[in-house]
Amino acid sequence: AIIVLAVVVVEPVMVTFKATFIKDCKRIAAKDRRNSTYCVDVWSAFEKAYVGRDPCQVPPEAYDHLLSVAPPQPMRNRMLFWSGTKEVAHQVSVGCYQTLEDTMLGSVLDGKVWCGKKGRKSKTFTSGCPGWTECVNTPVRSFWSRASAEFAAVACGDAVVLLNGSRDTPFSPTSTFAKIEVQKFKPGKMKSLTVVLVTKDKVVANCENASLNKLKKQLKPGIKYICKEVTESKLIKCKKDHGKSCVVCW
Ligand code: ZNA
Repeated sequence: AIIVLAVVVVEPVMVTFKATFIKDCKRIAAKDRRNSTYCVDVWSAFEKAYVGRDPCQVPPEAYDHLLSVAPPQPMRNRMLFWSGTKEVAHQVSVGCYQTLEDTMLGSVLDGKVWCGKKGRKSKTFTSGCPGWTECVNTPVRSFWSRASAEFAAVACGDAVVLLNGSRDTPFSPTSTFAKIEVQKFKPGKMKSLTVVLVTKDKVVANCENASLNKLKKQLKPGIKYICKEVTESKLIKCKKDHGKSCVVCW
């Protein structure tokens, strides 16, 4: 009875995750004119990072090979980072800016949960995986760390980051943006970083915020720092009025 249950419960979940991954990959790969085995190769590089491993012991480096098979394709002057502003960032990016979630791997994996289990070769699980804070080196968290590092390292031209001005500390030292992305920005590739401080109903922080001063100081010489304050409603209205055209709304 246990074996029957395992086949019935585990198999469909695994097939669905893999099939969805490859289908979503193919939709994007078609636009990039990739060869026919590309998405199957990407899947194989992806699962090698975590299958058969303890789901609390998958470090970011486990995804090195995946990122070399499917590196992010940077769009000059169109790169958008975010921290504490996921929803508005993706409302604003549509048709113009490129977030990590607009890259092939980012879009395929955004919102997903996956892991392996120790000793279970070639199985992907989508339930019973450790939560974000249960351990540091989860397959999901490590993927986003590694992918963020790569995305930031290739960022070029004038880049933008949407930070949350309704928080005391818009540039949070514990965020992926602070811990990984800012460290990886390359002067010579990246010309400037514009902080767009987005506030909801409550304006808590402005461009003079102490955490933003720290951000400015952490940027390597050669990367210009700019800061703009804008309300979320103004940003969303501007986006609605101009659609997919790349009008600057800050
Ligand atoms: N798409 C993602 O799930 C994701 C993307 C997760 C982590 C990082 N990223 C990159 S880094 C993204 O493209 C941005 O450029 C950067 C944002 O990361 P951040 O600075 O750490 O910002 P954040 O808003 O604090 O967290 C980002 C996302 O991580 C959240 O939207 C959640 O999906 C996830 N997350 C963070 N902390 C927790 C969490 N999920 C569950 N529990 C948490 N404690």
